Amino acid sequence: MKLSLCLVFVGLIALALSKQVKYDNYKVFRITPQTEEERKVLLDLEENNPGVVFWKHVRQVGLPVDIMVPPHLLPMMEEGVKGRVLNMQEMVDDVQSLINAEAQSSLNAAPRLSWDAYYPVNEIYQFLDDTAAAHSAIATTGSFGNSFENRPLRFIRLNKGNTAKPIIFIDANIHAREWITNTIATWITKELLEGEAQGWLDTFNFVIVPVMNPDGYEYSRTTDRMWRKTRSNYGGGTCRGADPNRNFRFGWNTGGSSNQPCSDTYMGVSALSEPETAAAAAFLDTIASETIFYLSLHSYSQLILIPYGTDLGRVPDHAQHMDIGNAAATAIARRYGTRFTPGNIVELLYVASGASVDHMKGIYDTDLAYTFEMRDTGRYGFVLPADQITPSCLEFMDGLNVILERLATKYAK
Ligand code: 0X9
Ligand code: ZN
Repeated sequence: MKLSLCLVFVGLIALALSKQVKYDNYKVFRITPQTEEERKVLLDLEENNPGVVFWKHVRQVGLPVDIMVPPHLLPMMEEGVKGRVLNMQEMVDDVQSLINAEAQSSLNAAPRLSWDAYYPVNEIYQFLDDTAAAHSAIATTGSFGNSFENRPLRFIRLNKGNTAKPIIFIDANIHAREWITNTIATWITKELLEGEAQGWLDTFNFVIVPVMNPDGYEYSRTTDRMWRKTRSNYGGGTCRGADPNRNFRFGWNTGGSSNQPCSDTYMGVSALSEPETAAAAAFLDTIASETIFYLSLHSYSQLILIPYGTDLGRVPDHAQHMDIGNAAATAIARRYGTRFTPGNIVELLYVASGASVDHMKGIYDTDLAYTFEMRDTGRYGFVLPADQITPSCLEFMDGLNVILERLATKYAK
């Protein structure tokens, strides 16, 4: 009996391991198209080779595109692409070795949340509860709904003195594989309650959602490190999930999103089809009139993106966004020299409709709305080593402080 139990146990472990998507010998190439013709080669590659995964999508001529290529398609890259583009360099030699190193570092992690490892969603939620319990006069936690797989969608609200103040709203980990973003969200929470940033609680209230897409995040931890979307299956076919940042209502399905359920930028069957975005939109609706700054945390590329991501282009107060964005970038660079670039989404990246920031700016005219693309610029991409978490948080906080200074001048009573 004991032996058979043991065999079942070993079998379960083997099953769990075998379920994991492996990226052995997958490489990441950076191609910077020099001409419209080269750009077309990349667009064609994206359309006709479902096996290659674009970590960074095709943009304008002169801007880099990062492409993850499985080993069986390496000859195709060599023969079909390399000769047709001038500028192709290898960024990652073996994606799986980055994932292994990351997994190794989490084996040594402290049992409770710290900023030297990436943690499961339950541990992040535990941090919210512990923090709220330790600061019960200021902080409360709650959930604004449930995910497709029934995980709570949790937030922490910071309201000192229980008074109405302008709200700063922060969303993180809308995209599953962008792990660095939840660490920034929890760091901000800690700094506002226990660090040098405490003073901001006299001027602003904060609502922070560290994991907007908990199903996707857990799936990227347990099964496929490169997962981006939710885990729903409304499309009906074999492919799961929609891109939650293509699923918000404002400008939904107006470009830069796909109607194919297997695409990484699948818009979903309808606007707000995903329980995560529907719940977030309903929650935001209740506090949007008080929200003056909406911050959506993503990775990677070190950009400070200004709406709109649609053909509406620049927002009327683009100059204010550039001005504050530049001030934040300067502050961030001061610590370690990390360079962030501000600019309109379409100008710096691509058309992308249905994002949370566009929803806030477009429907509620939120004063300030940024998408921050965190570290790095492609050496590790989404698999940012855990020893970069604390430096990322420290430098980001420098930038956030400058943004809040600017807002305080405007909003302080
Ligand atoms: O494409 C996205 O959703 C974001 N980039 S990412 O590499 N993290 O996927 C940028 C979102 C920009 N915002 C708008 N589309 N409005
Ligand atoms: Zn993202």
